[in-house]
Amino acid sequence: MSDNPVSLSRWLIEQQRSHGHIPGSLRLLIEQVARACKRISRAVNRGAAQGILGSLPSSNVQGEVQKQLDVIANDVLLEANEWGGHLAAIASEELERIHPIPHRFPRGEYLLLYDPLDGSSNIEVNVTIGTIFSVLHLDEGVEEVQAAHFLQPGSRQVAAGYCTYGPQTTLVLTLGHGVCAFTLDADQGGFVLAQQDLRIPAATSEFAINMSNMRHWAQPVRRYIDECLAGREGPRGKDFNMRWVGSMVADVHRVLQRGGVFLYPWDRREPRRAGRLRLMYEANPMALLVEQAGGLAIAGSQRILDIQPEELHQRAAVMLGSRDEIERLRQYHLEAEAAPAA
Ligand code: AHM
Ligand code: MG
Repeated sequence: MSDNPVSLSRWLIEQQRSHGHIPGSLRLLIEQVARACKRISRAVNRGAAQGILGSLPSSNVQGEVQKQLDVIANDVLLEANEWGGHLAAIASEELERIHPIPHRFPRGEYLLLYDPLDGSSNIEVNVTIGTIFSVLHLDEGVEEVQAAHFLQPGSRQVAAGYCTYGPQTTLVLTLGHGVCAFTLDADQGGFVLAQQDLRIPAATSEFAINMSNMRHWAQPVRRYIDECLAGREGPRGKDFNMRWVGSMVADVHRVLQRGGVFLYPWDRREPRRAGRLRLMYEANPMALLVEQAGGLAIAGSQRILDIQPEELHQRAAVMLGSRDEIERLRQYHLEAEAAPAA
């Protein structure tokens, strides 16, 4: 790290000045989100010491067990973002309904969505977890914000990012003009620029998928993974390696750093559900980051960013990462769709 690192604030101001990429209110919103992530990072670090590990008797809107840190992270993000004057409403994976900005605060033009603590099953085992966020613009002329105003395709996100709480606390951000990474530097007391213009290599030989679900997958995913597993002797003619952290933030971070693919596909266990992950809080922001870094993100034959959401908490199949591999997977889905039904 240089002696004179570029802080997140300075980087954002320079983006605003030199490229006119971001309006002032969006810049301040991102700073607010980063400040909340810093507080969550501290809570995660002190977890056991503060006695805030473990589950709560409650479950969230998804019917999943809530961890104490899920609730703390959600409250920190809500509290940090509602008074700033940049937002019209907030939606969280942990909240059933949207949270319009209370009338006592000024109302802004943006909508913020987040998964406050992704990978929460990894909290107790001290493995990397994180916050994922997405920013949309509220359509002009809206008096009262409703959930329907959030239902915009991912291609309309004006910003997206995540923060990993692991050996380092890293904020990865896109404003739609490439992807940058910032590290939380205790000496500086804030995030400093660590990597500019992240690029995902087009070719890879590494995949991430929960293999225990193999028997439930659809044929195109099964075909892709079978071919990877066949290695050098198989149709791909090379050996593949597998990694699976079990926190999407950590698995996608690895893909952004060194390539690879991350797959959480549709499976037969709940055929009416598109997948395990949520479109608005997980799939869309990660898809924007990956595509801004030169990769691809699909739900099958369709690009994730093109999906028209129908409800706030809807699920999506997620397949993202190195372009050549995801293009191949998309091809396998197209071929399966074109094949006559058995
Ligand atoms: P969460 O947001 O409730 O933590 O759930 C999402 C997580 C992802 O981070 C991860 O990829 C996936 O769930 C793992 O789920 P499973 O262990 O069921 O395969
Ligand atoms: Mg999650």
